[in-house]
Amino acid sequence: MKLIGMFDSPYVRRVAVTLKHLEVPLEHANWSVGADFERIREFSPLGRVPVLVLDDGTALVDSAAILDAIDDQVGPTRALLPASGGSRREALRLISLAMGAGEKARDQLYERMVRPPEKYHEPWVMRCREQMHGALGLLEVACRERGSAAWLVDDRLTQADITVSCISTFLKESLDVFGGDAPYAALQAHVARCEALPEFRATHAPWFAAAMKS
Ligand SMILES: N[C@@H](CCC(=O)N[C@@H](CS)C(=O)NCC(=O)O)C(=O)O
Repeated sequence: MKLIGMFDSPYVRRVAVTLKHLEVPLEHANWSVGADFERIREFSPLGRVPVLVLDDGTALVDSAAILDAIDDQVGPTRALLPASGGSRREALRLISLAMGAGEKARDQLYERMVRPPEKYHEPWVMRCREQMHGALGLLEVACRERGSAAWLVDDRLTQADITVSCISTFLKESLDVFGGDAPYAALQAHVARCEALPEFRATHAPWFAAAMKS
């Protein structure tokens, strides 16, 4: 299977970390939604990444649908989203908070990067920022309550750890959310622990933070 999209996208990255963690062989098409837009649209007219092209040529879009297909392929004992009950509910709660924070960050960045400067609308950016920090605050509580040696759900790494870490790293590198007066100490510690794992290190885009600061 082929994964299309660059690892600076937390949505692409959470799929890549998942595939590497599960040791599913991965062909990576490191294509940009800017420069490679038309090439991406040959596989998905939607023109968004990630796209996962299966061996039969089917192109899956949206990281949630892609992760569901991967979990289904590896089977219930290896699936990274807990199968049922409180663990599944808690994992989905944390994943949804992280994904929501990521979307609110993306809206802030697009306002700055995509819109003409005269159309930049500060009240919208501030609203998105407040919503993003609202979600991060709840993730901080979850990390604090679990303690520094624990995974976010159950006693193993799950999709909650992967998604929370990929999104948090993206927010740190693009919007400096761990700087200033919002340190999120427990969340930062959990993310650092995940980012030290080989599957995270292998998918980190080290140039991204520098590019965002320039
Ligand atoms: N909900 C989608 C979000 C994907 C997404 O927003 N991808 C961005 C890159 S971070 C993209 O492709 N942007 C280009 C565009 O939407 O035109 C997912 O989880 O896969």
